[in-house]
Amino acid sequence: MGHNFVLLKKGVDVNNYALKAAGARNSEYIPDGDNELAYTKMLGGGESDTITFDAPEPGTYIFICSFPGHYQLMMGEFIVG
Ligand SMILES: [Cu+2]
Repeated sequence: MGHNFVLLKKGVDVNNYALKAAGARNSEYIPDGDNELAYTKMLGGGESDTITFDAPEPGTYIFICSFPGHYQLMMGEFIVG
């Protein structure tokens, strides 16, 4: 069991993305395509990761955990003002 932080590009359908992510076991549940602004590796309890990325244009972006079945509860909004 693991968790990650995946920040989706604007316009990416989160349900469709999560479905594809669930099948991307060999790539830590990051599916093919260029749908993410940034993401961490899969992390277990007590682990950490650090990422840096340039803020996208102002707006509201969706972030999820892409581990299968998690995104419905592990989802939030990343707001760039
Ligand atoms: Cu998770």
